[in-house]
Amino acid sequence: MGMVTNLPQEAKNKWNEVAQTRNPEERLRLMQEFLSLVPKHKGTEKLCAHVRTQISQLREEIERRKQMKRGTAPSYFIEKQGAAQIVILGPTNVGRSSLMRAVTGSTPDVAPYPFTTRLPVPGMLPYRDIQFQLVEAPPILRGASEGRGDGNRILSLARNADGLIIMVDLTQDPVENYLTVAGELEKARIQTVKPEGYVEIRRRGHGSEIQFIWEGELVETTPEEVVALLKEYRITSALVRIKGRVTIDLVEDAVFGSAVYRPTIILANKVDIAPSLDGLNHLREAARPLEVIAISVQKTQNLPELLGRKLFEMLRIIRIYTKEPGREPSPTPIVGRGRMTVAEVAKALHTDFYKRFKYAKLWGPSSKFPGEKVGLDRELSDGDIVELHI
Ligand SMILES: Nc1nc2c(ncn2[C@@H]2O[C@H](COP(=O)(O)OP(=O)(O)OP(=O)(O)O)[C@@H](O)[C@H]2O)c(=O)[nH]1
Ligand SMILES: [Mg+2]
Repeated sequence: MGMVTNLPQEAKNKWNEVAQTRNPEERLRLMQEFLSLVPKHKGTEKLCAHVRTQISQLREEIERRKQMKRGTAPSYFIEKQGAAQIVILGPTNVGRSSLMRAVTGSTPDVAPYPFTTRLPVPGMLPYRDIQFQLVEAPPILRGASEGRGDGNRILSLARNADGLIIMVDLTQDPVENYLTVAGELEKARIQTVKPEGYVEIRRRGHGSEIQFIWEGELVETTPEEVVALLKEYRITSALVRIKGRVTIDLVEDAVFGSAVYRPTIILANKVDIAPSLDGLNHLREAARPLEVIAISVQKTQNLPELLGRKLFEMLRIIRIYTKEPGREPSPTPIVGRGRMTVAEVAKALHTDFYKRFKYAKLWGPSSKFPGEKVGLDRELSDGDIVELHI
């Protein structure tokens, strides 16, 4: 958020009470009290929006618990399958269901009128020996992060995913489509651009010190300043994980809950009937650095291949084919994202392969020669073939 400016001490104390309260009704009351203690100006806008999001989530959680007891809550939860779960977000009628039909085996209803899809719909997109699980979310409205139109459940679905597709309609102000979705994601603290730094504050009930876990560095601040800031929020005992490049603002953000990063691409649909390409150009500007891909679900050739390739790149997928001595490699790879070592492959196969590991033999792009002997910490590339010996 990059936000909080000089909150009064009362407000900081109140947030400490919030953080230490588990009971949802009590927590709700304290959050409302906290809001009333925050002076309203530009510098506190985002904080207030974020707390209002948390309030609406809590309200819903309380409501849902009641429904669960009565057994009347329909489930939004979709169990993950395949290499990654990608949630398709967008305003109504942009063509999300049409896309599901075009690239997965699932057949949600498509209709010219809005609000056809009411519950999440999953489907699998096969691509080069793996499968992506796509999930069509119900349409998202402005105000979703404050609970409008099932917004909290849609945003939880997005938070739980491995990546996102934001779909917009080139015939209906695509920039405004995009900004609506992006704004709601931001308020729900789901980031679509990889942040430079990340902070996690895990409060502890005992002991009396701040312990840092260093996976990065502080920028224009010192550990002493961080400790002093946390003290203002009555946080005297916590584990503080510092990843990447972290400013004091980012630390203050994290007091109010950790943000998540979900890699995202934008599909600009209905290019076949777009009145001009102006909308597309403006969208590219507004969404930078996110990639915008112009498509027509009805006319674009090889859409499954195109989308598969874009998701594959976005998630930095690594496929590792394992084999047994004297046999052909398994046709279904083990899938990693970003980075993968022999150790991770061994663990994924069976803990025994990891515990009793002796060595591995390696073929493929990252081997120096076919059948190279390697250890657990060897880093692998997409398409490698690994034979584990125990
Ligand atoms: N011309 C054209 N029409 C499209 C395209 N994609 C979708 N449509 C039409 O747009 C309308 C809405 O499509 P859906 O796939 O139902 O859209 P949705 O985003 O799932 O809509 P809701 O679930 O109702 O929010 C339908 O009439 C589709 O036929 C496209 O690429 N070109
Ligand atoms: Mg739909």
